[in-house]
Amino acid sequence: MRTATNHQPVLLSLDDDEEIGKIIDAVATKADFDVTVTQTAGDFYERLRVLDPDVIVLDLQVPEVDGIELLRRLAETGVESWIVIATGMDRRTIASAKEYALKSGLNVVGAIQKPFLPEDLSGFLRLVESRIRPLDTPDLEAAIEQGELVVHYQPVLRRSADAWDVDSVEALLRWEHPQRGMLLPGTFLGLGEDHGLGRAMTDFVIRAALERVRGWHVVGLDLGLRVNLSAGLITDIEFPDRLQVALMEFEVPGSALTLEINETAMLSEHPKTFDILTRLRLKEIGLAIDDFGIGYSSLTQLFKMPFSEMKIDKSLIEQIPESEETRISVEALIDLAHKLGLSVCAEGVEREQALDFLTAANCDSAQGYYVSPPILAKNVPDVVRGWSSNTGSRRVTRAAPG
Ligand code: G
Ligand code: MN
Repeated sequence: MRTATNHQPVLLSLDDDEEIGKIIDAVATKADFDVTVTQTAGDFYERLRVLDPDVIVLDLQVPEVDGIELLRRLAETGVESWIVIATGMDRRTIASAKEYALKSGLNVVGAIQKPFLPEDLSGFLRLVESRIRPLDTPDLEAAIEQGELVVHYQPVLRRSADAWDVDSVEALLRWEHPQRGMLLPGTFLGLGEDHGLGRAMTDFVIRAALERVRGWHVVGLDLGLRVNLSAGLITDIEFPDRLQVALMEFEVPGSALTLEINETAMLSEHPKTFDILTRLRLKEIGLAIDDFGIGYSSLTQLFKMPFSEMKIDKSLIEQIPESEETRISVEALIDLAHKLGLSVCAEGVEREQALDFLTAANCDSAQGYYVSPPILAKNVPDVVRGWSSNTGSRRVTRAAPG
């Protein structure tokens, strides 16, 4: 199987339809592939030998050759290229051709039915690209420099006596990669943290988000801010002071900020950790234990460390409408947190039913697609206003069952 190349990836396509060839050429060129398009099997085989392509986009219906014969020949030649089957046959025939190709040992990435949308092909090309050339640290450094990192904001509700209102936003980092599209932190955060870039990325998010929040405060939109921090970064003894300087610079009070700490199982019990966390709390900054309820958080940390909020993981909240066991667990977690003096935020609220349940269970904050997905900063004010002007279904008194 083909991996790590440093050259521009090479793509060879075979399709007897000239128009389709043009589309493939345009899509793949935009995705930064070096593209060669062929229309006959003879031409294709010839180019194949010379080019040794990283990707082959293959039509299985070209005049005078049988598609399966084509695949067999590629397998017999020991072709290692990633293969995307793009053909006009019906879905079941495509599926069985794909199965045949995989069984013959070809590296099939996927199959698409013609006519296809450019996005279908570019999706597969991104997949191929991530396999042949994984992102590395210099890519990330360049991205930071070139301003490809952007912060999106997801509104979070807080419950008052009679309504759920948006009272804060969670800052979520995204990488707008020019060829690979929008990348989520999971695909690149590790790169940064292993190479000391974690701190640069965290500082970037904090400063960008504080500036936004200040802007909203100035126009009367009084939103709190939540920023994610990986436990591995709580080793930097100067962090609380750097944060204080940033809060002062952007004139945002510490009480408006909550740091959501994830993978807390990694938090060391070194005195330095307690020193950092306690100093943050003294500045009235909130500390949430993020993704609580899945493998990376532990019960004892809830009371050993100075957390002020438990954030229940979305994998639990998503199941509220279907699973009685989940409802029992979530209720018990909320109860536990309250008894320990923590507030509770539920993430992953996708349906009204879940919000109703959380209202009845006395949950303090809620976040999820039901309210809003993460959005661009410029859209935040409209979404906040839209939510509060449409209070009908959000009134706690109406939403609470019984
Ligand atoms: O726990 P963490 O901070 O990683 O969670 C934030 C992530 O969860 C974001 O990437 C966001 O896109 C995603 N997310 C937010 N709301 C929902 C939701 O309602 N359902 C699902 N599945 N994901 C969500
Ligand atoms: Mn979070």
